[in-house]
Amino acid sequence: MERSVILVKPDGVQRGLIGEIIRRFERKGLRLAGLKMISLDDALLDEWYAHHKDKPFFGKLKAYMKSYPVVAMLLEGLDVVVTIRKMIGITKAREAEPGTIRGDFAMSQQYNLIHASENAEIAKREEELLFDKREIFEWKKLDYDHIYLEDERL
Ligand code: FUP
Repeated sequence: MERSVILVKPDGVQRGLIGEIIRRFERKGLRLAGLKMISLDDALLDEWYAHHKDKPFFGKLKAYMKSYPVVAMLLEGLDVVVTIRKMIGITKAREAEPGTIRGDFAMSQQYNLIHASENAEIAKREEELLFDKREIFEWKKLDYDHIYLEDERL
């Protein structure tokens, strides 16, 4: 199965939305493979947002992502990267669809609560950047038999 990296950003932590966000992914049927609170530093953010390094908002984005701790999650499921991107909604939160995390709880383009890996390749890179092997748990999720058809999981 595929994995995706999620960050509850500083605004999500400050606004008390960590539980709400985890709850949505749990109820969807995704398997939590890793979970921790961390402070992001310059070195990590330079790699994480390398594709934005020449954008005018890069400085503010980095300062914001360092301003308070974030909660990092590793979530697993079938085609989970696409599923989670749909669940979080588009970057500009005030235009995100109602029912998505950004659509329901945020109004800003920068303070948009959550990060989720953009594609499967980026998800692998982000997992390596953020999670040590010992922080990744391969526990058997017993309700998978009720979440997926057996053929889908193979
Ligand atoms: P997303 O994948 O939806 O998180 O969005 P991007 O990778 O395009 O952007 C990463 C972060 O950069 C956003 F979450 C917020 C910030 N950003 C801005 O502050 N201004 C912009 O115009 C675009 C992105």
